[in-house]
Amino acid sequence: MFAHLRTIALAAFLIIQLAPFAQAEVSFHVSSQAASTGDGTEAKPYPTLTAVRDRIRADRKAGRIPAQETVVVHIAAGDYRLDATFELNPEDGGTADAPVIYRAATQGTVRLQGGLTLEPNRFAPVEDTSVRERLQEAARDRVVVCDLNDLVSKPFPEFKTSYRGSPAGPWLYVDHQPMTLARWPNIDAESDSWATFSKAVDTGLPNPKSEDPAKQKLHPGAFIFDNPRPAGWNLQDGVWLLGYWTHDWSDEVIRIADYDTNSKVISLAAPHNYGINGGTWGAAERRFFALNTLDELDAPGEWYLDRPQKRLYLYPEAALEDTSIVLATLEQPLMRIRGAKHIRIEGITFEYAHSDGVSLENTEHIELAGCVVANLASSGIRVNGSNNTVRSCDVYNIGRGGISVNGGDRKSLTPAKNLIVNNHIHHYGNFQRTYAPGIGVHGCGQTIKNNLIHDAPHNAVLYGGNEHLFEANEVHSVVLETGDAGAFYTGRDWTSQGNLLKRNYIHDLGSGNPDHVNTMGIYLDDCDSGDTLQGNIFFRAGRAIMIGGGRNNPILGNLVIDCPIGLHIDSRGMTWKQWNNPSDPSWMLEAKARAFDYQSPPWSTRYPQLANIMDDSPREPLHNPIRDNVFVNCTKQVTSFDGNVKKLIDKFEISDNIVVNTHGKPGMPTAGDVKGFQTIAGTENEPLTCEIREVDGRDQLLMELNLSGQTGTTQWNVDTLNQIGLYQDQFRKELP
Ligand SMILES: [Ca+2]
Ligand SMILES: [Ca+2]
Repeated sequence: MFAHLRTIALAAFLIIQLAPFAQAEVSFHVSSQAASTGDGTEAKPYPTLTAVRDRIRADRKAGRIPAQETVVVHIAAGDYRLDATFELNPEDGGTADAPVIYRAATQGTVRLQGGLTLEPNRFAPVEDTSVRERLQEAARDRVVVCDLNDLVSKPFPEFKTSYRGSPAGPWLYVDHQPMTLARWPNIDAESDSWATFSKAVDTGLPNPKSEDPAKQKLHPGAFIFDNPRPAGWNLQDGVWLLGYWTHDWSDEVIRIADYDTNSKVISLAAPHNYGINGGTWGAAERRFFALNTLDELDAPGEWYLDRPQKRLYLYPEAALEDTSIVLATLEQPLMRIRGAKHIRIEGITFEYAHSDGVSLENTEHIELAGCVVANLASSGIRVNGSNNTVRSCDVYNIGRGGISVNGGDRKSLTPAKNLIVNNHIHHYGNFQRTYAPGIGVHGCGQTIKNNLIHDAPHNAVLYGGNEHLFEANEVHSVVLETGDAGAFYTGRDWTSQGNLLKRNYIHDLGSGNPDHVNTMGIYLDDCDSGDTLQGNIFFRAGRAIMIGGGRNNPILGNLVIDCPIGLHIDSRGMTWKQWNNPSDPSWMLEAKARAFDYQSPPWSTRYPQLANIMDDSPREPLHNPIRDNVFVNCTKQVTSFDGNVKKLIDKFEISDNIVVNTHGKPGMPTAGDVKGFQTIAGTENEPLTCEIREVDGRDQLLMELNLSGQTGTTQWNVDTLNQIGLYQDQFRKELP
């Protein structure tokens, strides 16, 4: 009746005698080249994952798969085109002893794809004169067009007037790389890939004195742009601008409503929450680039979709023959597991959705291992549940965040025990440039270890919640185009307590300006409290550690090398009127704590200083012990403490910190008269050794400081950095 293979995966009769439960497994086979008449055997595989999932469901219902047997689905190499999410539900799960495993026959050769493959020969030169006239002259004979009318029956969605996050789909990928929607300035423009302006004629912020009722509330702004370029844009078809309109941590795409060639005023079609050049920290100029217009399709790698006509235009980077061209049309996640337990997904590549890659919702003991999750418009992997693991996966070319993890119960402080380990996450935040982190962490009790995160406009790790462990992660080349932002970031919450950031290696942040102090290594913003920073290494990481007014943040044994500023602590809780002010609900620090019943167990016993906070000068940045840290060659300031912090210094526990001036350079900053710091210096001829240097392609920490009695320096050695970041395992056989 049924033809599944049964294998006894044990080597010897003796072992079978000893094992109370034989580790039997049931196997099924899937191949994208198979006929629809398959039966799941190796000889006659099923053509789709859905077919094999339904077969397993049916066999289980009929009692044909014994409950104690592991089920393994062997997936042959090939492209598996999905028209809808591949869904696994509670009945598709297994048990701890008998999981269900979906396994690529060979890691990396099984591709679940949501896109429409376009054959290169569908692309032809542009002959339509009205289109040719809109193209820049040099591009006219380079751009090719593909008519999608016989491939796509439904209308394409229109771009919204304004949006944050993913634009309206679809998106184009050539040879597994996302193409650039036609834009100006070009992404590789020699001068700058951003256009700038400094003069808003109307910020769009509410003006209570205005006679126009529309202007009394938030409304679309307008600004003067001293460049004739917009005169060439077809505003009827639409031109959108992605801008950091006021803050360098808030991007939004807004359509142009109108352009006046005489006054050079660009009027926007929708308001921006913070206004247009509404006033920000430190910068007079604001940035934007124009996108989604045929008029600016003039560089290799750019594309444009004429949505009403269903014609796709591409300026190829190279000859198209033999390239993979995919239009990602699927507006659903590629895979969703809901409410299931004990499933393993091994070695599968998920790509091309105008949505998320993989979504785990309310799951337990699900493991994704050795998977590639790439080329997606929204998030890579979302995890919500407990005891789930994302191991040794590669996540890249992502429109929003890489991996997000949630679960556990904060009120009872029950940990979720989700584990995010040994993942390589890079080139994310492509569409949503801010608050779309490499790893976003919420809930209670997540573990984030040995990940490598790089190349993104904003945060590497964005977190809130309780009892998380961030250990041995390597982060570099993030916060590339934003400011007032951190590689690790959390903010404005007393209740996010019990988090430990330990032995992370944070280096080479920002856009290459070594003096950049508006970029932080670890940023505990707006009175955020309750986190321990221990043994982290910061190298060329801007303002390495920033405590923005918060409490109970021990700073222990960190090593800061070649950063402009070592440690910043300010007293904003004492001076900002928003602090605990009901007129600003995003603050309301005490109310947030009350929601967790913070003066009763388990909170009051786990976080006793929080329980007592309202009787303990709550506005002061207290209980931040600073011990055993080493600051090497800070160029601007070792400690950046404001006046109130200095006045409160006797209340602070500061001890055994060392400032190192390796070459005895004159004029290098020291900690001045701040207690608990000792300065040591070498000389030009006999420098002290404390540096990070690349040896055989790997960063190595070279440190020879003779510091008897100073505990801070004993925990690092030449092997330290080798233990941080990615490691080899059965799924990650080579390191990048
Ligand atoms: Ca362009
Ligand atoms: Ca916190």
